[in-house]
Amino acid sequence: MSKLYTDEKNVLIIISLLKANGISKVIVSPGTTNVAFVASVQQDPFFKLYSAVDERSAAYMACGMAHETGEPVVISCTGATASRNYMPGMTEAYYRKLPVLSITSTQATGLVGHNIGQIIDRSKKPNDTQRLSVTLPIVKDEDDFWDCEVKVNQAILELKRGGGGPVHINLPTRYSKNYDTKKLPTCRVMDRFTVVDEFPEINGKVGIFVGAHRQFTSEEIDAIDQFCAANDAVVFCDHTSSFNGKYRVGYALAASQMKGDMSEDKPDITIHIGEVTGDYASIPMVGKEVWRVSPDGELRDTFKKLKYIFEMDEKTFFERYTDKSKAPSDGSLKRCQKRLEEIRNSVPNIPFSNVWVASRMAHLIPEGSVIHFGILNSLRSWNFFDLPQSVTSTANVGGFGIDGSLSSLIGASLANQKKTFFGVIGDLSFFYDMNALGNRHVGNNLRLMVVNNGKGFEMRRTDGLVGHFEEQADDFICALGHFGNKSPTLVKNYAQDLGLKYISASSKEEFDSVYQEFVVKGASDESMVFEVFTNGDDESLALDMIRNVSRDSKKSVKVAARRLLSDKQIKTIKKIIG
Ligand SMILES: Cc1ncc(C[n+]2csc(CCOP(=O)(O)OP(=O)(O)O)c2C)c(N)n1
Repeated sequence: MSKLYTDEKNVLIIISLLKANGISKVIVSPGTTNVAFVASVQQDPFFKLYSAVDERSAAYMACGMAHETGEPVVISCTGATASRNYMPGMTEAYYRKLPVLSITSTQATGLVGHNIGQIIDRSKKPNDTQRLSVTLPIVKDEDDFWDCEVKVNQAILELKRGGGGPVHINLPTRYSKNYDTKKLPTCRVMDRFTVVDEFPEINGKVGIFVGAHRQFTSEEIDAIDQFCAANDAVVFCDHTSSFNGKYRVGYALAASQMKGDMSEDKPDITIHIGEVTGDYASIPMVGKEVWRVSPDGELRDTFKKLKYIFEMDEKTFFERYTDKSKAPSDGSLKRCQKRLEEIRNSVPNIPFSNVWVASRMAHLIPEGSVIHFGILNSLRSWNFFDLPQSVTSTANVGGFGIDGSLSSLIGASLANQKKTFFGVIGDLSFFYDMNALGNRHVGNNLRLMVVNNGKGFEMRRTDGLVGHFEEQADDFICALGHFGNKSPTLVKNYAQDLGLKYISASSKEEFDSVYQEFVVKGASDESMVFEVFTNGDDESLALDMIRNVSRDSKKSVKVAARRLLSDKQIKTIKKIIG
């Protein structure tokens, strides 16, 4: 029976993407670990194969062929010392920017170091033999497929990036003997554009998603607003996005609704700028395909939908896609704003919690000040509500540590003594980093809110990954009861001994009687700590209630409550909503 393609998926992905990119020339050296690849390409008439026993010679032949044709050339070899012999030719290719793609096959890389025949360690290669080296997984599930697909795209695109050069793929095999695959998988083909390239057309509804971003310049904001006006787009933002242009939409409240259908607001194409996002809720608002814009030009497939990467600054990109002759349009903006307003107007009376505090205070943060949020609950709670336009905000979502929120806030406050710097962090974040408050440089422009629920609520929330443990999560997963177990005096004494003003609240009434002092505009004589004592059950309930706002909020909350809450919590919810 004639042999078709192998059933080894990593090989099928390579072949599918080589074909999609028009790469057909392959120089093959003999061996066993590369059989799945070689046997598959030799039966596909798209490929033009050449044989070379000596791998050193194969790599140099590829140099000659690539130079002559200007096209990428693939070389394939097996284990033992075969791949070592690619080094001289790959070095030649590196210094002459020749697009040679070496695919070195191997048994599973976990076998390295166990004295198993022909297994060598290729994890490190001389820098000047490749622009990029990737090791593909053996594809066993969807996650491996995605990983493999992205890595092969990276490798192929790197062949021509920055003037081009050689690239290495390490390809593990499981020695499958099945060659019955008739059809190659359809793989996502990614492409990279630089300023000199012709850009693809935008076909469909477009929107922008901003991850954590440095502060925008006014020219950048203007370019984005004009792009939105010309393309009827909105900018999905959170409090780490730093974008405060006209088309900003803080969408977390709508996106978090467990029952809402937000598909009308969802674009087909999402332009992705910025870095890691802390707004997990809005991720489902990313459209069918993602075009990322970043000067680093890297394939960052945050949403697993990446199609294009534009290696350039954002202003250049948005200006290129702004047809100024088009009548400005803000239909999408108005629709999103209306939806948010409807939800906001239906928010029920939620219990005393971080979310409640945010609902009371977000709009009161004084104009022109700065606010930082702790990971993760504080950021999420405050993302439900808009800040005044001139307030800038951020959080440590680069690494998502609870270890430095206070230090980062203090660092920022030192950089500009004339502004007021607010912080909202949980008790674990505070106690972790509390020594920073004693730093002798701390001035009088700091207003720190510590929401003390006595534990790491993040791991206890009922809609989270570990909430199902309920009370069993408290002791070790949520670290309940440390640091004085919500002591009414510990933070107070520490703050006061450092010469800071201290206020606190344990209920809505107490909060209402003291909070004005915290948000008073302008300089104070001293920095301030505002400790807000909440409890975990109320935090949970507040979050569940805010995620179940709808026209028929009573019904939604009851349905969600049945699914998510304990009997005790359901009793409390009934008391609140009647
Ligand atoms: C250095 C570090 N350790 C552990 C974590 C995991 N983690 C994420 S959120 C969280 C709980 C934070 O508790 P807290 O600051 O009290 O805020 P809350 O969730 O209670 O509002 C933890 C431990 C982390 N992000 N960083």
